[in-house]
Amino acid sequence: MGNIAFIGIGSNVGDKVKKCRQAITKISQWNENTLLAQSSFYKTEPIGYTQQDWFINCVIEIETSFTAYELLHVLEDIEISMGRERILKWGPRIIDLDILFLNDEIIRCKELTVPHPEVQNRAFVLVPLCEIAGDYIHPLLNKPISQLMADVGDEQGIKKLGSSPKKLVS
Ligand code: A4P
Ligand code: MG
Repeated sequence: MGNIAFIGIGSNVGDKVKKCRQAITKISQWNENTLLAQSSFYKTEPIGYTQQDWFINCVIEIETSFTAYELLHVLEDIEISMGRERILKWGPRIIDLDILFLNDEIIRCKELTVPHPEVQNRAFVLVPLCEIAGDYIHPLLNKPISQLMADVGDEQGIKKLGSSPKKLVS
């Protein structure tokens, strides 16, 4: 045990909330992972490639004994098991699992960039992240998530679905 990871979850094909819930269940099924917190689900407008359906996004916090690369491969296996196909960069996807942060590590390799390079530009990441980790300091930008969220403003369309944030382990 020991590593704290934040994972961004997104889906814009099929029953999107169900796909996000399934991914969270699959991540939690590994003995190496403990789910610590889960944000609300948000309905969000597509960013990047805009000719596609809206997304459901959420963020979870886990404690994990996996290394960064082990976690990346576990997430990729979950994406594949759920039917994810890579057709178009930033295009439609049944499920997308991104490592947003791992402790305050900085990793820049071909296969893996942590912190995720787009975190500070995306309300669909910052708003759910702020629910569960508003005080977390971005290790490269040295600003709290709450500040990055304020900086990005409210122009990107995002809307919270029913439930409120859950702190699962205190
Ligand atoms: N990779 C590098 N760093 C990471 C990381 N921190 N976490 C590599 C996960 N993967 C990482 O990813 C391609 C490769 O990135 C992986 O093989 C891994 O080795 P991918 O998910 O297969 O490709 P992609 O998703 O098409 O590209 P990318 O750059 O990952 O896109 P994003 O950043 O995931 O953005 N709009 C809304 N509203 N909501 C969304 O969720 N998502 C995207 C995709 C675009 N627009 C969106 C949303
Ligand atoms: Mg991705």
